[in-house]
Amino acid sequence: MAPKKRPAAAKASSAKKGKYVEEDPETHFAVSAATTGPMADLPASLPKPVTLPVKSTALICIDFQKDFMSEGGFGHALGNDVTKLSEECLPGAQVLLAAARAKKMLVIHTKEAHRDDLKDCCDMKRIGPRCPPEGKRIGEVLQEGMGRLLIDGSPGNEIVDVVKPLEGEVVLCKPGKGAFFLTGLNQLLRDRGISHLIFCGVTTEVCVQVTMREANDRGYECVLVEDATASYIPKFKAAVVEMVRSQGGIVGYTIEHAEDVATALKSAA
Ligand code: C5J
Repeated sequence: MAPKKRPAAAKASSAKKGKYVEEDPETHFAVSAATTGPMADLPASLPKPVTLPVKSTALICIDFQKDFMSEGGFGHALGNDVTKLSEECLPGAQVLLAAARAKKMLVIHTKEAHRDDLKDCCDMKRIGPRCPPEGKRIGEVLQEGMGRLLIDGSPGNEIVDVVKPLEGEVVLCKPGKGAFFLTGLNQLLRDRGISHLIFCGVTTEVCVQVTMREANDRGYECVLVEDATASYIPKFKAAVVEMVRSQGGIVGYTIEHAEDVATALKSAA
């Protein structure tokens, strides 16, 4: 079948002429960092030490869902061994959550979650040639008790108990890998005066990395906490950690231990 033609209107005429498409790019950028209030120094971060202004720093917990961490979920449907993720990253994530909550910082939890009518799930993601076979696709049930794969409201789509959101914390459903796509996250962060983001979650090279890169383009300073993130494929996690902090920290900072972040937040003055 011949590929469908894109409607002519989809081509931005200004882009065709090589002009800037966005009139006010700065309306998308992170707000300036807080210059007052407690400051948390992370001497162990790479490629260099970073200071987190606590008032304008948020913790973002990416997709700690049964769909990625438990058997019978979407990660399992994709053919991954899901049994090792939890022990690798949940203890670190718990440490970060406790420290952020103690400092009354903004905590954001994301869930990769589609509407039950699947209107926010494109065909490419659900039934395209690289998708799992029938019975293992988004919206289908792989295992009793988990409900429909990657659908908001299904038991398997919930965040795992040990890092579950507290009342009042932001829980953001995202239909994409990046948390900025179709979610309003950028506006939320701007409204809440956030300039710095501490990252934990799964999987390192997919939703965590994509979201960090989206945040970096928007001007947020990002810190990835190594023992609070995990991948099904260890060499991919190692590569992301290297990539993030390479070239002078092209995507942001990394730090090995959640405990070091917690200590810095606790002693921030
Ligand atoms: C994936 C994610 N792996 N949370 N999602 O598709 O990383």
